[in-house]
Amino acid sequence: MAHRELRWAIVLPSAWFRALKSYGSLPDVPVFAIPAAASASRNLISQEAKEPSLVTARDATTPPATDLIPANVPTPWQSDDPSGIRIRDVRVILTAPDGIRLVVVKIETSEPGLYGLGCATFTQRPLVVKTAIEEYLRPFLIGRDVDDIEDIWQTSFVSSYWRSGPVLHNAMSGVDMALWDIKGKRAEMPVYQLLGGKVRKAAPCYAHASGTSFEQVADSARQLMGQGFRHVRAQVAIEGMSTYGVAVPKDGSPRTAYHLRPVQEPWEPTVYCRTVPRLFDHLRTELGDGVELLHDIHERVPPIQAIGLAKELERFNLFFLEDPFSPENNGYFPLLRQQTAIPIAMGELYVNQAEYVDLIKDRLIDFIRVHISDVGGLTPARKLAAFCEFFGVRTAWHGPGDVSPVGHSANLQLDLSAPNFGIQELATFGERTREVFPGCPEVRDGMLWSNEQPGLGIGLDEVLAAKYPFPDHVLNGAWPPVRRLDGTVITP
Ligand code: GCO
Ligand code: MG
Repeated sequence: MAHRELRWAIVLPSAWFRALKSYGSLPDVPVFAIPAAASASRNLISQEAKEPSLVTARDATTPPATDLIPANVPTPWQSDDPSGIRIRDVRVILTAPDGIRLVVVKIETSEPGLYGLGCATFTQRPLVVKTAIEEYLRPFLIGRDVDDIEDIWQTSFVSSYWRSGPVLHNAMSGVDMALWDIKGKRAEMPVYQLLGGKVRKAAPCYAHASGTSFEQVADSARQLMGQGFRHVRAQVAIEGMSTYGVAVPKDGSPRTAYHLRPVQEPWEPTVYCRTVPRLFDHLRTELGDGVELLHDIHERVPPIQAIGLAKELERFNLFFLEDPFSPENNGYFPLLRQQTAIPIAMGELYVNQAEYVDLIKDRLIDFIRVHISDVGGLTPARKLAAFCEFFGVRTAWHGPGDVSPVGHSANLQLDLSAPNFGIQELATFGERTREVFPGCPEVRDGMLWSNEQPGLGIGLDEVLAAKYPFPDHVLNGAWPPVRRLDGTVITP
């Protein structure tokens, strides 16, 4: 039918047009679809008055591509549901109750008294994380429905276009964990219930033994075993060198974390590589076989030396050997695997999936050491755990002192619910930290237990937190470089 012959026709807003079409109820007369704005005031106009492109009911079988969008599906992320609980504020709390710079996010909601806490601790760059949250995520998220955890994660991830990295991921983690906390509180369940429920009652942990001599390390290990730990990580100071993982400065100077001391001693990998096998020989002789031993190389040696060390340590039956390479040297893993069956733990420095996916799918590591806030929170971490499960890789979430109790609780939720749990690293919470964060997970018999409270189960006394500002430090908490004797900077 030529449209010139027409006097009248039905003109519908395009949404009505799609709806009628999908119910098969378009009349056999000419029908026009016009944009909603243009049709707001009237839906019947004369053909002479306006000539939109003509579509008959029969033509509607070949709609323009935009008509393929389903009509009338409510979008969960739009704020049109009056019953939804909204994000009212996103706040950042900085505190250092036991000297370690912690960053925690508090999401306040439209429901009085309902809030969530998340860990955003990037202890070397905490102030940058604070800015990322306050200046970028806060305005982006106020008004969003607290239920939309996945969509909030996905939209936050791409809102910077250039994505990923420890700053942006820690900022996102603070928000993400806080939203899981809120969801758990609303459901009146601990978060592990939302992840599928418990597959174990508590999470076995490894604790840190260290010292300036083999004897001291053995004593420190014995002490931990006496407290019920069946897994012990052992690190020994190398004379005259800035060694990773030795808690007490051997010169008796005040207890500043070794890596924050402005003047670092040098570091030579060969001395270390010769010392460590002797340490484990000593420990096996002293402690016997009834304890699982672990060690962290902390990416401190050239890759080929790490392979040599791994081979030498194989005979001491370690539970795992951690971070033999820096993430930049992931390409060495196939070579390491061909040389030794020592179990390998890797990944606390990973911030992007590209860094861990290949190692898992190619079965080049045995434990994933991911620092949950550095990959963006519980949302990506639970997917990572599930991905590892399919490849026989176990979890060993990073749990050092520079994870807040809120972050440790997030670790625990996954420990309790993941079938492929391996072990949990434990940094004991200092007394002041326990006061600032009421509800810290309990440590008993070498295991971490949930307090069974809804959500992540951790509180935050903000008044007390404010009494522990970040300590003064020449680099604001950044790590001074460690160098070889010839001046070469090493990975930390
Ligand atoms: C570990 C780690 C930590 C990191 C620290 C960096 O295995 O526990 O290596 O001790 O060095 O978290 O800030
Ligand atoms: Mg480590």
